[in-house]
Amino acid sequence: MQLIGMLDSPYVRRVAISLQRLGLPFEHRALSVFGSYAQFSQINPVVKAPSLVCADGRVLMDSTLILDFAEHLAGPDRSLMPSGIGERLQALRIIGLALAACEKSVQVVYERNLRPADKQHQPWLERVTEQLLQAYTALEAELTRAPLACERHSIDQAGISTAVAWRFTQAMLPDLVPAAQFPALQQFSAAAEALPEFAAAPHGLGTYPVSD
Ligand SMILES: N[C@@H](CCC(=O)N[C@@H](CS)C(=O)NCC(=O)O)C(=O)O
Repeated sequence: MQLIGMLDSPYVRRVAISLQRLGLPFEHRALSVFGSYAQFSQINPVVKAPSLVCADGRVLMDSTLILDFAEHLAGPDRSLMPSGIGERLQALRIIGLALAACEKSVQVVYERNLRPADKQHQPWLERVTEQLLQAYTALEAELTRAPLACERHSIDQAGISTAVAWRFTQAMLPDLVPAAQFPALQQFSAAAEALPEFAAAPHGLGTYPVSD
């Protein structure tokens, strides 16, 4: 399998870390949806990161759909999702908040970096920023109420998605989401980033090592 996309994308990164936790080997190609558009479009003409080139050549996109496939490939014993209904409901709530935080962060980054300054729409930025802060406020409350597992063999999809979202936002938008106001997230992130699977796929421009 090939994972296509840069590790400065939280979506690519959650897949790279999850594939490791699921025990699924993959080759990572760090192609940019912007800088390598033509090369990327030869693999997936829709140019969405992450894209996953499967063993039979079919290409999946969207991190959640890729992870759905990966979960089934790995089998229930390795699943990163709890099977009990109550725990699963809670995991889905956390993942939803983390993905909303990723989406709102990416929207701000695109507005700031892709639009000319005179075309930026302040009311839109304010709306998205408020949504971003609400997502992290809710996540902080959830983590304070019930800490997420953060050991190498216990961190699950809720933990991975939360840690990846937080690292991305802190790297890109520390001015909008002050770390000091979210101590539980900050502490959880520090512990998660120290795990080998996170260290092997750090946020940024690098490439995950070839695995066998
Ligand atoms: N919901 C998608 C979001 C993926 C996404 O928006 N990725 C960005 C990179 S961070 C992308 O492909 N941007 C290029 C574009 O949308 O044209 C997922 O979970 O994979």
